[in-house]
Amino acid sequence: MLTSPRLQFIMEAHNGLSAKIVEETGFKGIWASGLSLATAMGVRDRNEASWTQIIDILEFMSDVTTIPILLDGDTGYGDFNNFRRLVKKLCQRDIAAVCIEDKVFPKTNSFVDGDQALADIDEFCGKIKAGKDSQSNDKFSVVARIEALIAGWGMDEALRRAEAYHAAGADGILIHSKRANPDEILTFAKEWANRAPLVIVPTTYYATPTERFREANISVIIWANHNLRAALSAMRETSQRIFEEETLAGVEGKVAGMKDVFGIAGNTEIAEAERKYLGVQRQETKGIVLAATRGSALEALTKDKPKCMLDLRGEPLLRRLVHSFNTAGVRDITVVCGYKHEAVDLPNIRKVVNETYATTGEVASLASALEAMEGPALIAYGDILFRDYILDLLFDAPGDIVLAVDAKWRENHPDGRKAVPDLVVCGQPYREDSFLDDTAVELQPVDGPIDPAQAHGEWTGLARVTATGLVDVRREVAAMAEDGSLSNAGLPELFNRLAHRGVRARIVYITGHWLDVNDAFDLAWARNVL
Ligand code: SPV
Ligand code: MG
Repeated sequence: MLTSPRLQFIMEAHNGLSAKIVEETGFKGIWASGLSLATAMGVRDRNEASWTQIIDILEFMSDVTTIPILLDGDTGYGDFNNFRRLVKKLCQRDIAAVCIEDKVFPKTNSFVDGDQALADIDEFCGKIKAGKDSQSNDKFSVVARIEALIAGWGMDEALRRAEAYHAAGADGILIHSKRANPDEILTFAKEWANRAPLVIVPTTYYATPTERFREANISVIIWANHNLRAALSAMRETSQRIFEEETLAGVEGKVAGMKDVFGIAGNTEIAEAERKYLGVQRQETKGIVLAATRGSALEALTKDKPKCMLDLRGEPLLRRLVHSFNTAGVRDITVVCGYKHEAVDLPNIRKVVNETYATTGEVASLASALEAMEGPALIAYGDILFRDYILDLLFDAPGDIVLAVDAKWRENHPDGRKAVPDLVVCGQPYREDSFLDDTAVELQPVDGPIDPAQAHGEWTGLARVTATGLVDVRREVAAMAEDGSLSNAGLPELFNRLAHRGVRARIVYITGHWLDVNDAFDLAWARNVL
């Protein structure tokens, strides 16, 4: 921008927020004003804030923007040695340039009456050289600011200094004036005749048409403090009004909306990043728990409540299940109730009632949950318990429909006592070393009941579906409603029909670490396990 043949403009910012605003407005560069930085910190523009405190703010400004930042580095915060260290730190933080003024540390703002003592020319030239020798980035620029006109030393002194600073290696000359007209700036520019890029700060001679600066071959104009001043007026006005009116009603609509606040802080990006880095959209995954049945084999224990509400060492089974879902990141959980649904009184669940629970099966219950649901979803029977890592396996596995299948199912059924398990036939049997192999194992379609000798495992009642998977499920459920098979069907039948249509569920093999509760033996076992 310094060497561009066209007049350039840079706009003041004093923190991450104002820097972002400058960039989003379309400015191609930022002036990190010493006056604004100090004022925003509530202190004077008099080197009251330490240089490292300034650098900390600059780091935020640099992190949240992509356009170059020119730091108002005051006098360099000390001698040549302090300035070397400043330049090193600025390069590390990706700051494009620094401007130093030929005054004495601690300096005071050029518009404040008081001591505007000028630095010795040779000493200042040494400082410029030291800075240039310390930059680790070839494109880093040092702008030398001349305060001779401010301090009342006159034009000749200003030009003499400009020449010396240019010779010392300055990449640009900032000539400052506190006059209400541009005369001395324009005279300087004429005399200077473009020996090096000229930078100006028309704060007091603001009424001058910009065209005159263009004609005078100025390189960069700094709009030096107007975001700070705008913020000051706006904050005062808002505070005053709320204070007087004792309500927010008068200011709402006049101040930026919360959406705007979240927007400029970049919340949209974080939502995308969460999707990308926090695993498979766990936050968006909804839970569906099928818990409509009584569990009649439990007899008197389920007289007043469904089996999902049976106590397992101080907590209902369903509460443990919901907790596992929550731990996996799934918070929006729909529980399909039926039998004694009023007894299902857990917080943080959405209840749906399958009124026909007594005469229908799992697919009918699932259908009542699907009505107002978009995927992705995690589906579970309401009478199971499992180790939390099994949900992680389901989330980590690719595929639009993923089923957790217990390969060691025979160990769950040692005496043939339990009800017929949900057996499945898969593309490949479980192997002890299958974790070394990422071959996709898929559910195979079958005709009729599965012979235990051919089964590869028992479906646990846990499934994950993506949004696409849910569309397939919904379509199949609709087809089952159409052909009359819906009311008595279990979920394995639904998955089998999908497999027949070519929508083959992905299988995640597990080996135990889960249980279901069908009768009093299961219940005793579950309580022992816990
Ligand atoms: C600043 O913005 O801090 C400046 C410009 O140095 S001025 O306040 O005009 O001196
Ligand atoms: Mg300043």
